[in-house]
Amino acid sequence: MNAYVQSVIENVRKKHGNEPEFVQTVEEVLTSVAPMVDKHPEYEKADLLNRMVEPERMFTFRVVWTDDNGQTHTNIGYRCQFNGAIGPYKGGLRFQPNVTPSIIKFLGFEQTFKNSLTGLPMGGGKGGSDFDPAGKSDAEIMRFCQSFMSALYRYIGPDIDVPAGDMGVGGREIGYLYGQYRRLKGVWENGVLTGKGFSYGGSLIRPEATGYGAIYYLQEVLAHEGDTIEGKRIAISGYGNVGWGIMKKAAELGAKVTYFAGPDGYIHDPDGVVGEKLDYILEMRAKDPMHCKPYADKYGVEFVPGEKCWGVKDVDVYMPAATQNDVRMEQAEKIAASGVKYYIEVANMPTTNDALDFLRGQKHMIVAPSKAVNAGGVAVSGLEMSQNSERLVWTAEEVDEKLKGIMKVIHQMSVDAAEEYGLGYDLVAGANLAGFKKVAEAMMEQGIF
Ligand code: 2IT
Repeated sequence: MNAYVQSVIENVRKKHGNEPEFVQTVEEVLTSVAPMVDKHPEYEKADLLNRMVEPERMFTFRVVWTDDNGQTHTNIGYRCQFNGAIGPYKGGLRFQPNVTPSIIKFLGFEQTFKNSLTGLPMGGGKGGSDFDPAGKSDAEIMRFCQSFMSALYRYIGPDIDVPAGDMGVGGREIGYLYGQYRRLKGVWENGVLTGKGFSYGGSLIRPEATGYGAIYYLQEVLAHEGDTIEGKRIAISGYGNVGWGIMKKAAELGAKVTYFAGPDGYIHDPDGVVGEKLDYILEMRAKDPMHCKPYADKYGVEFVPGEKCWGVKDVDVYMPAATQNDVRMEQAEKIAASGVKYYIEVANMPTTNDALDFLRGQKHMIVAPSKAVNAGGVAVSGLEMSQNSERLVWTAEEVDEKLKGIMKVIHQMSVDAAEEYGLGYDLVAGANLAGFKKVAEAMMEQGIF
C-alpha cells in the first residue's frame, strides 16, 4: 500500500489507541483511497491525510437537567465539527449511554464522506450525549434537550453547523431543541436543524428517507445484476426509524422483510412485515423499544431469544440496520455460509473491518457500504435545508423523486470511481474514492490549514 497512507494509519493508531471505533473507520477509508493518493503525490506534500483525520474542531459541554423527582443529573454533551471544506458541518446527534468521544469522532469522519457522496454542499459533523433516553418522561426529555441546546446554540447555525437526529433523537427531540434555539436567538432560523416537524419547516419524507434510500440503492445494485426487487426476502437488524422505512418501502415494491432482530432476539415472519403490521411495529416501539417479542406473540410467528438473524438461509438480502459493529467475524462467517448474495450495510459501520474484508472476499457476494446506502437520510436533510433557505415547501412526491435520483447517482459515482481504479464492481472502495475526491479537491484548493 501507499507508504504515506500507511504512515497516517500508523499515526492514528498510535495517537488514538483509546478510540477504537475512530481508528477502525480511518483504516477502512484510507485503505480504500490509497490508489488515489498514489496518483496524487501533491497530497503528501500538503499532508492532506493527517489534516483530514483531525477534526477541525471538537468540544464537550456540560448538560445539566432535573428529573421529575427534583433530582439533578449531569451529562456530557459533544459536537464534532469534523470537516467544513464543502459546506456547513452537517450530521446527527446521538443520545445513548454508550456515547464516547471515539463514537462521535468515527461518526463525524464517516459523515464527511457520506455527505460528499450526496452531491449536496454539506460538510461533516456529529454530536450527542451519553444521556439515556430510556424510561424518561416527556418533560424530562424536554428539559434535557433545552439544556443541551442552551450549551450548543452559540456554535451552530444554518451556515455554520446543522445538527439532526440519530439514535435517541427523533422528531420530538428536534422540536424541543429548535424551540430552545429560537427562544435564545430570537430569530427564525429553522435551517439550523433538520428532521423538524412539517409544521415548522421539516421536509416531507425525511423520517422515512434513510430506509427508503437504502431500498432505492438496493434496487440499483439489483439492476446492475440484472435482477429486480420483486419477491425479495430481506433480513434486517434494527426496527427503529431506519428499519421501519426499509420494511415499508420493501413492502410497497413487492419485496418483504421476513426477519428482523431487536435487542431481545429476532423475529421470523415468513409472510413479511406488511400492511397493518407496519403500524403495529410503531406502536410496539413506542411502548417499549427494547423488546420485539410482542410482535411474535401478536402474529403467532417465531421468536428466537437472545440471537440475531445472521446466518438464516431463506432470504435474499441482509441489511444490518441497528448499530456499529453488529456483524463481527463470527457472524460474517455465518452470513457467507448461508449462501445469501446481497449484504447491504445500512447502520453506520455495522461491520468490523476484518468481517467486512472477509465478506468482500466472497465471490458469491455483493457488499454495499453504509456510507452510500444510508446517505439518503442526510441527503433529504440537505433538501430540507434548501427548502428552509428558499422559504418553500416541496411535495412528498418531489422530495421522493429527488431522493431516488440522488441514490441512483451515488451508486453510479461509486461504480465509476471503482472502475477508474480498475477495481471492478467494488462498491465499498468506490464509495470511499468518490466521497473522498470532492473533499480532497476542496481542501487542496482552499490552502493549507
Ligand atoms: O448518520 C446520519 O447520516 C444521520 N444520522 C443523519 C444526519 C443528518 O444530518 O441528517
